[in-house]
Amino acid sequence: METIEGKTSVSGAKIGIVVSRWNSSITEKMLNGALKVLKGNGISDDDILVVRCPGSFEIPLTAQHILEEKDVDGVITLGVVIRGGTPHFEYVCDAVTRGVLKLNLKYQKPVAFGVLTTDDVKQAMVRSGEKGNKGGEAALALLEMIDIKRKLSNK
Ligand code: DLZ
Repeated sequence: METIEGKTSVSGAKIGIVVSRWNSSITEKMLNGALKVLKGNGISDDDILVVRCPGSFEIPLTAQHILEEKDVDGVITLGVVIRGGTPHFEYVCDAVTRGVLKLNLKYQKPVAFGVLTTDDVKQAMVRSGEKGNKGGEAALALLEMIDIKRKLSNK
């Protein structure tokens, strides 16, 4: 039996990060969480591209531009959609979730989903803090997926 598992120490990986400016006080904390994980796993500053976009709805297209135009192994998407402040919460959540899923399959590269969908700001603050930072968790998932792809294609 052969078993393949991804590790998060991926040498020389190039990473794109899309950060939504909507709820930026929270998305910037998620960005810090993601950068901490990437650097802690040996990814150098030179191999990280950060692109900010207006809101979560714009995340899939921004990630697609990165995948089309830049030599990256994967993309981390970071956004926050808060139910209380968003009348069309379901529409934005649905659009960004489906959009990110499609990119994973279209480009056959991992696009990690770090978009918080919360009931209120308090929940979002908790999920972007030092402990349990969802940006950091998305970064870990991305590195693992890059390693799985490398192992499956023997690179
Ligand atoms: C318009 C809007 C609203 C009401 N709420 C949010 C939100 O909670 N989180 C978020 O990331 N973006 C929000 N947006 C902005 C949309 O994502 C998008 O940027 C605009 O509709 C312009 O296309």
